[in-house]
Amino acid sequence: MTKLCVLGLGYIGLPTALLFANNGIDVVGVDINERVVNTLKECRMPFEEKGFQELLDGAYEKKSFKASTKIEDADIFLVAVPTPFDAELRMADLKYVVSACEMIAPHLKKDNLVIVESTIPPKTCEKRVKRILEKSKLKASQDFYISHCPERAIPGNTLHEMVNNDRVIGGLDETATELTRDLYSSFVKGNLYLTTSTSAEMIKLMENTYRDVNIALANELSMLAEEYSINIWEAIDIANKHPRVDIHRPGPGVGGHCIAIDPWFLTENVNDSSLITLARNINDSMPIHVLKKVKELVNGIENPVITVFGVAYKGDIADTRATPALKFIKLAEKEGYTVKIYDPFVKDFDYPILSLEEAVDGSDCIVVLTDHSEFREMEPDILYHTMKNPNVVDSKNILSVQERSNSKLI
Ligand code: SAJ
Repeated sequence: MTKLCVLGLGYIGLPTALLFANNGIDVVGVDINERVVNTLKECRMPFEEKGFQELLDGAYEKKSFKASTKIEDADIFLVAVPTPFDAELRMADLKYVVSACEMIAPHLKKDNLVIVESTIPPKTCEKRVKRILEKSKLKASQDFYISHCPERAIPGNTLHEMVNNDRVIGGLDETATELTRDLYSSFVKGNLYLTTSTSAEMIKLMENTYRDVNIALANELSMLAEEYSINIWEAIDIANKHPRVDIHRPGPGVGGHCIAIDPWFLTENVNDSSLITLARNINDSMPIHVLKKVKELVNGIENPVITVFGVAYKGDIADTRATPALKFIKLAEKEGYTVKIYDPFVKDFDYPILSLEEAVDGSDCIVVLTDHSEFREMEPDILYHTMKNPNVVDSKNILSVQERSNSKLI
């Protein structure tokens, strides 16, 4: 049985490890975080999403998975650690990828394969990863193999997408590519597209950059629509009836650990990237724009109390990583507003999360920042009867109650 050692048991590494463990691979999942490892040893998931717990139960039943804080010898090593964004330098911080590779090097044996799933800037496998692993005295593409197989699953629907999405696989050489394809064939039902490692690195970043630039366009169009007193949501829906138009949705900015940072990984090595940089700046400035809408509505109200609906970075999940809500809340506080927060999914946040009743009671303005489905169903009377002033800024166009209030779309 092939033995796989997965380094990094986060949102991507853990479900990936468990999918392999459920599909004929003997897996050791390694994480430096003892709490994560201990939780897994108790047969519990450190975070939840549809199907995760069943996958863990299945892996334990098959006796094909164990969690550990220590790396072990294996046939294949898979790196799925985070690549944080160094905001000051505007580039990828590769410290976790580097330390994972340094951990692997002493365990590397002839014919081993090392796969990097973490999102990395172009040429990272070819230059950085190779150099660190060759400290083992083995030669890449001769004694052992390196490839990049970027994850593409969307948080909230991770398992379905991990199994069904197409994958991109890029080896430093053909053997690396083929070995990686054979491994992922164990559970991936989508197509496996084979290319080089640098191309795979670039493809992953291109996908998220495409989305970021398109969201920036939607955001800019929404600001132009205001000038012309046009309902941007209706305008986008109609424009998208054109067979070659797919305008994205405007909003309070771009959150999450991927789309808001990956474009910087693409541009870190080049001078000439004005469009991508501009798009990032537009999206980062959207909380300021939402605040401007709030200011217009609460103008003249003394000590306004505003209620934020949704601090998750997107709808129907509990994830608040890089949420634009945080910048909005800080800006609103700076403005002197009292901010109350309601989010039906999020439990841990930098600010207290209140019940719906507490959050709305005495409020001068509801500001929707996340498109949780629950907001769509909200009854106008429940929302408005305890508010002091029934103002709404709906940056996600999700409340069905706007017409009853003094409301603004984004
Ligand atoms: N957003 C908008 N308007 C839109 C679409 C999204 O404002 O039209 C905002 C969302 O509200 C959210 C942010 O963008 O704040 C990102 O959300 P998302 O759903 O677009 O993407 P992520 O970050 O959850 O996941 C993305 C996915 N990439 C693509 O769709 C190209 C996913 O497939 C990747 O695996 C993931 O990044 C990743 O890990 O890189």
